Amino acid sequence: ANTPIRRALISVSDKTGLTDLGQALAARGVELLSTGGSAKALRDAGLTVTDVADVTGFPEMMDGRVKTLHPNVHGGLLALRDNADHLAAMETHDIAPIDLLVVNLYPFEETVAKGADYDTCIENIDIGGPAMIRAAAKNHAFVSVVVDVEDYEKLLGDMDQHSGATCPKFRKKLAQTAYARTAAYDAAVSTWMASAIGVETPRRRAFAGTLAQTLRYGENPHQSAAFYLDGSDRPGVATAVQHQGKELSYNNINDTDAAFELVAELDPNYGPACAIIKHANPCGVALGATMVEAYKRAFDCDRTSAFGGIIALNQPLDGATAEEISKIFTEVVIAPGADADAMEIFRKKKNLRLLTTAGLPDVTAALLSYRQVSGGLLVQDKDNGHISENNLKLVTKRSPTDAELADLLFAWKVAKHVKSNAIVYVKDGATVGVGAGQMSRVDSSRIAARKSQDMADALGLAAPLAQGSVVASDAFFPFPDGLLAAAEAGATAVIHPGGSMGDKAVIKAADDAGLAMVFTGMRHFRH
Ligand code: 93A
Repeated sequence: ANTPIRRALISVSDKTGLTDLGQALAARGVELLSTGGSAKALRDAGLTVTDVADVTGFPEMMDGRVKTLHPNVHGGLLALRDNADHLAAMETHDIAPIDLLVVNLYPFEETVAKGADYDTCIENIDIGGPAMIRAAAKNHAFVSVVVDVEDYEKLLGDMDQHSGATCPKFRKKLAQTAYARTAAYDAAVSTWMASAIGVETPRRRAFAGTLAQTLRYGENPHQSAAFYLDGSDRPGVATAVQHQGKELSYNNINDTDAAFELVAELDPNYGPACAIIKHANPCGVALGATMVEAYKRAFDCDRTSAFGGIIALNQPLDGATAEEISKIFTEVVIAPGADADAMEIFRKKKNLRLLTTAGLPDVTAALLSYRQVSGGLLVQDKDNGHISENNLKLVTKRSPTDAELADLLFAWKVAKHVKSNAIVYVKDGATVGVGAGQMSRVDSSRIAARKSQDMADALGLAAPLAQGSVVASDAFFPFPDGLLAAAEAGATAVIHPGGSMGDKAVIKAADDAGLAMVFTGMRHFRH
């Protein structure tokens, strides 16, 4: 099966590297067959090309919908070269073998990403390309199939090592890549269709990804892991540019995502904001008049936990902030840009990874989130719920002051990004105590208060940081106990969804304690 490649069919939408490849193949004595645009580009480069129309005996027709769908093409790709019947069929029907297929598909994903209308997206569904790719990949015993521009060099290298042929192992790898490509392509089509036609729960769903990085290990060193991209251009850890430092680990990627998604909730038009994340939970989030102030205030929420943390900013990193961050060990900093001063300062911190993005992710975008369970995947809308002042329902005798109200809304945004049960104390636009991931809401409340006391002790302050704070709870307080724990810690105003059987008792307890309390009517569980 290792005979030199004699005939290649090239049909590519992305013409990158096309003429170089054509020239390299021609130089190796390969006859080139090609479709309209690809053939023209090859000819313009001075190459001799056979039109597929001459192979099929049909012109490309119906706006190109039918150009390669023909037995002369598919027979040439699928025929088993060691099967007498197949060879006889080729002879009878005058079908010539095709040994190499180079195809990249109509840019469907890019067309959708550009926001094209329905009909344009439909027109960009490639039919002939995937049909040929699947045929060639099936016949990898004899045929090489290349679907990625990145593989052109590898193909030529392999041919040169095998006197113009490719080795079976390489062809198998190419075939595997080819099937992953057509699977991803159809996954993109079906995912787009589900949303375009408004089917929320399609009976079948397809997923796909492209390998970005083989990770050194997973959550723990005995777990292998890899990072796959889904092709979205959402600003974030997957699309960021890394300027320095070693490769991100599995946990780094997870935490960096959590950090950036959180800080993106804080509109940069209202000023700088910083979030510090540990184990996917925030240990400090703050606003500031300057970025360095936002960072310092976030750091002061829980200096102990912030060590070795992941920092996300909602505005570009500047020199003053970089200088301040450099004082302790930090794993990753992610921001929508970094100025030259900041880059210079970080260069001395060899182990610090600096990631910059083109902007902040749109936190209101309609996206899906997935979680694997044994035997399946749980799929849901990403939690893009957000509330504004108008959505709040005042339930206590006392209304929050303007300052309390601003802090309540800030605390609510942070609580959305804290693992349940989540309790978040906030004062003057900075978290002063975070309780995360407890099985009981009262425990989260107590832990948040304890942390605020610990930090006050560390800073040598008389009162706990939570004195005069507001508190957010990601789900309702079912009983007064959690609320009273918060009041005891020094909270003066409360935000939570409400809607519990115990609302009446909780509201009475709030009134008795002189608290202002608002209901959001929306829950932010996060597990
Ligand atoms: O419309 S198609 O699905 N019908 C076909 O028969 C067909 N054959 C190849 N599109 C088809 N192709 C695609 O055309 C290839 O997958 C490639 O993306 C593109 C190359 O066209 P051109 O060489 O004219 O630029």
